[in-house]
This record gives sequence, structure tokens and C-alpha cells, in this order.
Amino acid sequence: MEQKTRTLTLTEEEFVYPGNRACAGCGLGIVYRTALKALGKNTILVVPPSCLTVLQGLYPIAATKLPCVNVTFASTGAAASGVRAAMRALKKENMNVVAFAGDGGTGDIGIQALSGACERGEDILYICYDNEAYMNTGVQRSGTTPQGVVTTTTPIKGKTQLKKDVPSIVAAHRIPYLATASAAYPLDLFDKVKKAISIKGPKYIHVHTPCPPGWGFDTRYTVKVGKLAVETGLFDLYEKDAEGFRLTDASLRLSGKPRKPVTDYFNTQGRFKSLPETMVADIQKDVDLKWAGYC
Ligand SMILES: Cc1ncc(C[n+]2csc(CCOP(=O)(O)OP(=O)(O)O)c2C)c(N)n1
Ligand code: SF4
Ligand SMILES: [Mg+2]
Repeated sequence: MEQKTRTLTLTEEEFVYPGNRACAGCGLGIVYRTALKALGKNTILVVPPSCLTVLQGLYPIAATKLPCVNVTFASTGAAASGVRAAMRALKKENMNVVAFAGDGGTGDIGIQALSGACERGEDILYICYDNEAYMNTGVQRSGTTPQGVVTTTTPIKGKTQLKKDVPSIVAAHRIPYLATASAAYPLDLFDKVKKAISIKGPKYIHVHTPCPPGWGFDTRYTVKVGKLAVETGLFDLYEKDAEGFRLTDASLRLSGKPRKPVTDYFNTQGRFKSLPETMVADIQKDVDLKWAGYC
């Protein structure tokens, strides 16, 4: 696969004030700051309950410079559709309407409203930051928690079920733009958000987002852990649009090359402490099979 040249670069303007209520080392801080730079000031955010509502805070001491509608979990896709309709009525078509939600709020509780918005062809961007559990309420397992991970609501040997593939569910709606990204690759994320808002209709970006307290690693390793997820081939950076599917950034560079073993990723985090060896072997086999399909 051919690498597209990067022409964009991060802008200087900040839309997040210094100092917010996220934990030290929070991957969401990188995702949010980068995405807002790409979105710019003509943006309205729609945010359900999550660590992001805590990070943003509430007026008049909010950490964000952008207007935000805080909505209920199940309604994010519908609320964003309503905000888009309001912008149409006010003849403010140039506004970006952006739903920004966690993995639990997206892949479990908000999935039907997201599906409805995609099926109706609403002109919205939906960004899901995937920290792979319900973090804000104390690390409960979600549909997107990976197999084998220990949370406060899994058996002591870890989650038995597989991680739900939410980007594939959304892709089944055949929307004009869909991408995955990672907090560890902010330039790739920036490019994808820029591209998404240049396209009409529903757009979806799923962002892998390391969380030090929830995943059990030291706050200084957020980017290292995020990179290892990509370098081991467990989480892939890609985009899908009218031109088709392509790997991007580090995932594209990995194509046809040996990847790091998945244990390099698992060993960095306490949440994988109970992973049985047989499960590790099965996961490695699955990753190898998936990558054989890319080459
Ligand atoms: C209907 C409803 N159920 C439960 C809650 C409690 N709650 C608030 S935030 C949250 C966790 C959200 O998880 P996720 O969407 O993954 O975002 P994260 O906290 O991980 O950033 C929960 C369960 C709520 N606010 N509303
Ligand atoms: S619990 Fe995790 S996602 Fe939530 S603010 Fe803390 S580091 Fe960020
Ligand atoms: Mg979450």
C-alpha cells in the first residue's frame, strides 16, 4: 500500500485551557486537544457522560473554549442530529457538529442513536475515544474491553468475551468517511479529523486512548503504550472513504514487515496480569491472520 504524503501540520491555536480535571497522563487529553485543533472554532460539541465531561468541566470554569451540549448517554447521535438541524434552520451550515463520546457511550449505550444518524445520512462527525472500559465510574468492563482484561466487573481471570469491533459495525452503514486513530499518533488523528470535516454526511473516527489508572501503567508511558498497541498489530490505523480502505501512518509502515509480539504490549499493563498463555497464543494467531489479510 502506498503512503500518502502528509501536508498538514498541527496548528498553534489552542481550544483547551491549561489545567483540567483529567488524570495525569490521560490519553484523552491528547486526543481532545488534537481533535479540537483540527476542528477549529466553528464547532459545536455534543458530549454524553464520560471522562470527557469531567475533563471539560462546566461553565463558567469549563476547560474548553468551544460550545458544548451535554446530553444523555443513549441520545448522542440523535442530539447531534438535532443540533445539525438547528444549524440548518439558523443558516449556520458552516458549523461542524461533533459528537465526542467514550467507548461505553458509543459501542454499548449510544449505538442505536449512532446507527440511526448514520442511516439517515446526518452531516455530523462522531469521534469515539476508546479507553476500553467505563472509566469515569471506576473501570467497569464495556463491550470494547479486550478479552482477558481485568476490570472491577470482570471475573478475576479477566473478561471472557472478545472486544466488540465498533468501527466495523459503523462501516456496515457505508458512511462516506470512517477512520481509526490513536492518542499516540496525534498527526495522523489531526489529518483524519481535518479530512472528515471536509466531507458531507456522517463521519466516524474511533480513537484508541490509553488510560493510566484504568489500564495499570505509569502516567509517563501513555504514548509508549499507545504505540505498542499499533506496533504489535493489535490496533490498526486505517481509513475508509470513497477511494476504499487504506492503512495509515505506523500501520502502513508495518505492512509486510515483522511486528512486535503481542506480549510486548500486554506486559506493559496491570490489566492483563491474569491473561492465560493459551489466550495469548490465540490472540497472537488472530493478529497474524488479520495482518495476512492486509498484505
Ligand atoms: C444512563 C446512564 N447510566 C449510567 C451513567 C453513569 N456513568 C457516567 S459516565 C459513565 C462511564 C462512561 O464510559 P465511557 O462512555 O466508556 O466513557 P469513559 O468514562 O470511559 O470516558 C457511566 C456509566 C449515566 N450517567 N447515565
Ligand atoms: S480515568 Fe483514564 S480516561 Fe478517565 S480521566 Fe483518568 S486517565 Fe483519562
Ligand atoms: Mg470508556
